[in-house]
Amino acid sequence: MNVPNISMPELFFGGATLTGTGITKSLRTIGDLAGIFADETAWAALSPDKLVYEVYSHLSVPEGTEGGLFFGLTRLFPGKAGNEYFMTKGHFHRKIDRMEYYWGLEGDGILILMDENRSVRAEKMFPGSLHLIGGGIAHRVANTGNVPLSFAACWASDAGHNYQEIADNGFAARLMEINGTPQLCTI
Ligand code: PAN
Ligand code: ZN
Repeated sequence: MNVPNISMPELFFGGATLTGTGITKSLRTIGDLAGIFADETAWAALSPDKLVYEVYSHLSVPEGTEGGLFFGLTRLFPGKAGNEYFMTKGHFHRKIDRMEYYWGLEGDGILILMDENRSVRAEKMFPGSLHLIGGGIAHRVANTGNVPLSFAACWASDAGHNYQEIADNGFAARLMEINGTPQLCTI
């Protein structure tokens, strides 16, 4: 019996791109990242229009809906403000117990994870790396390479984002280039 119900997918996830129906794109420039980098003079010397990262998202249900999933692809460009690698703002989820998967697609970087007691650890990201971010864990990614770092993410549609905690208190450690290698520093 021939059931004529096979369609093309609405979304296309090829390597490090996400295209298709209902994709939204947001940009974060140097100007959007005030207060994020340790060396404010080095940050201020960069063009405020310089693109640091872009996020392509597929928000399949209204934000806050219980039971749904969101999918995102972040492309984080290489660069530094002083000795600190370009990185995402980082956040806890507003519903703090909500978990998330990240996985590396292209480039090299480091995922910085901080629990609610401000204890920090980090995991290397590279094409094929898979990271389960547990509940109650703030997460931020730094690009330690010379090419864009792209990673995909999948998280609960009721997770939300709490940027304020990180804006107010930062992470307890920063990823700095010291003698040519990335190191977590508590400055
Ligand atoms: C990701 C992040 C994305 C950008 O989709 O939102 O990588 O990082 P910031 O949101 O910290 O600027 C995610 O973790 N969603 O929950
Ligand atoms: Zn998240």
